[in-house]
Amino acid sequence: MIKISKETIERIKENVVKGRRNKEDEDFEGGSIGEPGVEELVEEVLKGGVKPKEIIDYINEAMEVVGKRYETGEFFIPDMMASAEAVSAGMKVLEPYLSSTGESMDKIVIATVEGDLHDIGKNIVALLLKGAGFNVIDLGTNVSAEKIVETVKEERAKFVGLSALLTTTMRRMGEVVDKLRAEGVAVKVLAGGAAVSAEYAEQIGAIYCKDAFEAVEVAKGD
Ligand code: B12
Repeated sequence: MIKISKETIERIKENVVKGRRNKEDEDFEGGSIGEPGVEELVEEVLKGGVKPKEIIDYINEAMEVVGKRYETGEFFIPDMMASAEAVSAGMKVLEPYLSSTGESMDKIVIATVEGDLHDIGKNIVALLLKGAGFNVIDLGTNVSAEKIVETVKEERAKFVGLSALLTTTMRRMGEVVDKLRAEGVAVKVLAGGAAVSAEYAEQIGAIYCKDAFEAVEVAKGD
């Protein structure tokens, strides 16, 4: 096994912030073409035996930095987009390391609620749940309450996972839960995303999960 230094893992974070998917990408200052990007670094650390969880934690930290820079006006939308693309590229490398070997377990429908286009967190949750053997039906982003409820009914899902990153779209989760209850659908609702708090989840009758690992624990523990 190759020895992986802390610096190599730190470089994943740095490259996510810079939005460098791979060695062909440039960064803000220039001169980085040919240097490993997120894809190559994730590959390297995985081969070196670093656990996917640790890599995902670094990616989360990197996106926190991106969010702060956007808040302070240092970053703009294209910068957030570039970082998001770099994360997606890294997650593709990570996917085979998370894939399931066991038989398919319960069904879970997952979606980012209407009005919200953020999908990195949701995709990580979907990936880890698949890896844990769940049958995940991913409806994507900007999904209406109607579509979510219909799919849960059609698929007879045991769980539904809702993601919201904006304070303005968080309340859509409440609408989904109300609609499910109004139609008598007995499904457990997992809620997550940066905008969501444990209090809000409790208030609408959902189970709050702070991250993808907790989502797997909750679903498995059921
Ligand atoms: C990347 C990003 C974007 C990208 C998204 C690309 C994509 N494909 O996702 C783009 C550029 C499109 C974008 C757009 C916008 N964004 Co934005 N974005 C971000 C940023 C920087 C990172 C989000 C992210 O990917 N985090 C990393 C992932 C891994 O974390 P996560 O999503 O929280 O997921 C983890 C947990 O929450 C949990 N989880 C997540 N979902 C689920 C679901 C379930 C079922 C469960 C159980 C758990 C769970 O598990 C995940 C993994 O562990 C955040 C900053 C931040 N701190 O969140 C801002 C942020 C969310 N964006 C923000 C804003 C304002 C916007 C825009 C309105 C900007 C604009 N003026 O247009 C638009 C809105 C577009 C829309 N309609 O959705 C604000 C939101 C403020 C607020 N409180 O409402 C933030 C917080 C930035 C900021 N600090 O101001 N954004």
